Amino acid sequence: PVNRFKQALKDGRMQWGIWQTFGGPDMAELLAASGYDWVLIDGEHGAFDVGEIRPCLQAVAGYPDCSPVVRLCELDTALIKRNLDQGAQTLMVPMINTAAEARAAVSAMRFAPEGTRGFNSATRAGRYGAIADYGTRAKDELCLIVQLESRAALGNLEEIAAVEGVDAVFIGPADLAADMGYPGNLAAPEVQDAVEDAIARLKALGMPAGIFTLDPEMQRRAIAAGASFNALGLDALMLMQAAQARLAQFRGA
Ligand code: 3PY
Repeated sequence: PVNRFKQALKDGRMQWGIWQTFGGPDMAELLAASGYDWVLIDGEHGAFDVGEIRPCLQAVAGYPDCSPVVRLCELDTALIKRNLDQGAQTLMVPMINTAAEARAAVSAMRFAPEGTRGFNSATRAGRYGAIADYGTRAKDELCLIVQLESRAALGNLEEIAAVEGVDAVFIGPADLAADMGYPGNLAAPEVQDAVEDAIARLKALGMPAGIFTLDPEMQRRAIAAGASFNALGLDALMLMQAAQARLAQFRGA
């Protein structure tokens, strides 16, 4: 199947995203139905193993205007293989610091002779064998987003972005802030400047750039600098904030 998200990134069409960290396929469906362009199924900080990501992918598949993106726990070739086989087309790999790490991710997503992904087309990815030419089509349907979230990564940004097979770059401001000595403080001017600079450099390279931040100033500056796939919220936080606000309206009133 065509990867509409990959195409939208290529075309530079703004894609608004939302983070799923718990709740299984029901939460995935709810978020997909809410109008966002992509749902990030978070295998890094969320409580999802591969077998739990699969039904989330199936739930989002009912909403063709919304694309699932699976974030892995880390750069791990086994996790890449397993998630791709379950039908994840777009992977976000956190904590990429060097071009060599980016190349390892690309290799793990490609069948031989180009890469090292083990071949089996009778998976959900190959529609259980119904896609006869999955072996040759897979490369075009898959989309790799690498996450840069340290000073070292930003120092290597141009080299990482030049790796053939990297489709987009996502800045992780929370980890970057921690790496810069400001854990939990995305408002630090040095962090804000570093994020804006990274996005502007990616834009200059023609590389789609994205970000997840709840900091309104950072989000505004990222958009102005050219970020084109931005996540705006996270399930647990949204639910907590709504629950607390509702209670506050009545308790003690
Ligand atoms: C980060 O901010 O570090 C993330 O990984 C998500 O945005």
